[in-house]
Amino acid sequence: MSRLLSVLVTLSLATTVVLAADFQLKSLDIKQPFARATPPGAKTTGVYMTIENKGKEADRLVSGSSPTAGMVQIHEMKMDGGTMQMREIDGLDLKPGATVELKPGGYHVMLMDLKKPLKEGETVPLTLKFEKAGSIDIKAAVAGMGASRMH
Ligand SMILES: [Cu+2]
Repeated sequence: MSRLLSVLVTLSLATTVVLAADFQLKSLDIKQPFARATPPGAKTTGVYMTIENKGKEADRLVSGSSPTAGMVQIHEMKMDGGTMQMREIDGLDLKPGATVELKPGGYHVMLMDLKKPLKEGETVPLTLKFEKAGSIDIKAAVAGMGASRMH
């Protein structure tokens, strides 16, 4: 005798999976941008990504803006006298053929004066402006609070 097994197929819609996307602006590849989720009341968070300049000319990330943040700055983190210091830089050089990683503990785009908390699974709109390539609107996936990478 064969038994008929009843297979219940459940399509789970309860789990929202946001995959960080890749973006391209001319010869710049902007890969896997993600932001860290914020605890209630927090007004700042970092956005991280990898930028590859596939072109033959140097370019430079000069500024950012977001409707979700009152101010966006480009930051660098460095050890200074035994403590990690974060400071604003006026741009991030993208040499031809080079890949620059914005990551926790290093360069990042800082969203400041956040208008609402960022929750894991959402995306946050961000405009990046480059000296030569111009501007691009991207969406950064919001990862967990302590996330050091998207996947
Ligand atoms: Cu910062």
